[in-house]
Amino acid sequence: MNFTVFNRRNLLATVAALGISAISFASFAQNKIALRISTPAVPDDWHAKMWTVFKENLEKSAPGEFDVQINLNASLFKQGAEPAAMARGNLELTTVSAADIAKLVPEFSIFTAGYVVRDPAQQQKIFNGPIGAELFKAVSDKMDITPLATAYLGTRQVNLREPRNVKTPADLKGVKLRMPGSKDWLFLGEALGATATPLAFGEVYMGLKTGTIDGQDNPLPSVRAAKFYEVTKQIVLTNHLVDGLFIAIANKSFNALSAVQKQKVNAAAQAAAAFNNENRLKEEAQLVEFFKKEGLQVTVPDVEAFHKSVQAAYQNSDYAKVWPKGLLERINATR
Ligand code: KDO
Repeated sequence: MNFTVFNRRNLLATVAALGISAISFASFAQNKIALRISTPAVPDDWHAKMWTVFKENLEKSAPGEFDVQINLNASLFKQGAEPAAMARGNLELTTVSAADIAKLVPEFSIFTAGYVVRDPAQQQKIFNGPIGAELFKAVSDKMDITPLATAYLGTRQVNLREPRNVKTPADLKGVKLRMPGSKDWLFLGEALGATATPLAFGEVYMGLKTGTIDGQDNPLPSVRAAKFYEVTKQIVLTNHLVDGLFIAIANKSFNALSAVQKQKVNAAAQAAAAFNNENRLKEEAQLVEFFKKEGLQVTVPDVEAFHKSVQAAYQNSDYAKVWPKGLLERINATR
């Protein structure tokens, strides 16, 4: 049986039975503003679930106006390819990382550096205050996307396939540490003392299982949601990056909205980020116990040694040269 014909016939019959003409049904569907979302997040992670909060919030505040399409697991666009897809008009919304922003807004690389942001509360203050306003303007000008809200991804930790005595960066020498595939991420991996190896998020589980990589770094909630704990034996609490993702919309799509619609989309993004932040913080505080129960070793290194070494790596690199004068001091002074 030809299912396409069957389903179409069924749909038209339903439409007719409801007394709606096929033409008005089609135009009704078309009149909705499509908001296509693409993210590499796995369904069980908070920054995937937050998109459902976004969708439901908009359905309540603007019933029938938007067609929110959530695509998880990088099923629509590859990890990191989202900003380019947005610029081409093929995608409306995503969560963009500091590393992806830094490709076009070099000063943003300050947020890809280890041990710069102190904690999640400071992260929110930075991005919801004057520093965020200035940098988001540069993002809008150079990338043609508007960051709407800051989602806390969690604090990144080193997660190893085989147990190892890790106290300082020297103890990670030779460890093939998977990092997401762009130069800023790789720099961070090398700064931690490891041999940074690029790989897309969706390939990490297999990489750990088969041993093509020795470890990876991610916040604890993602280690749980992506089940990396099934194929690793140790978590080293390096706390090296208080990581964030920015819920962003393509300027072309945002500018096409009415002032009221803009406000509703913005409010939905805020609600989504708040849902993510609250749940992630709560879970992050409980996960060490969970991983221990799963049989992993959770160890505490000499964080000060990592801090010093990572900071020196950035200060002696070209990164520090593109950070606007005084930005680091302003970040440090944000409390
Ligand atoms: C990752 O690939 O390690 C990373 O944590 C990088 C983030 O910027 C973000 O892309 C995230 O993956 C995905 O959303 C999957 O959780």
